[in-house]
Amino acid sequence: MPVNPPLIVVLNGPNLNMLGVREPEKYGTATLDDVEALCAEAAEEFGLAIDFRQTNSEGELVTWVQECRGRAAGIIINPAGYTTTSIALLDALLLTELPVIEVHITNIHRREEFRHHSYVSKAATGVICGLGISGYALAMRAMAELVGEDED
Ligand code: DHK
Repeated sequence: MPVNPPLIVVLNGPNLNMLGVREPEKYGTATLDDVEALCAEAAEEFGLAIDFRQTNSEGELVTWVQECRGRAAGIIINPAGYTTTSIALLDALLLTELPVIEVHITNIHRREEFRHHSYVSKAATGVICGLGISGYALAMRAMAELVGEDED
């Protein structure tokens, strides 16, 4: 276990606080607390520290992304509804100059056409979608490789 584990900030956008009750046939029955526990478990396995957050506000999300610059080693983000609309979020991710992994619980490409285009993907090192909340743990594994904490 490294003395100072690299910090991975895990950000969740609007309506993800409603996981568990929100359209469970699409998003599953796990809650956001379950997602946080999954991320914490994966982070421990890969020698990473996490800061896990959710907001319904675009401005707050942009501010949190900006604050990652110089503070975090990488960002895992489910931008939810801001995926398809937010150039401000894209610009914030680009200015961090950090590895970014974009996660979607559902396969956005099998859903309505308006969900297919992601501004965030233009700043993403990689994208995981359609694998349910396991996508977050897979993102943590990939992030460990990206920040060089995978060897054990
Ligand atoms: C979550 C949302 O809230 C939607 O706006 C996206 C994404 C899909 C998800 O699959 O996690 O379109």
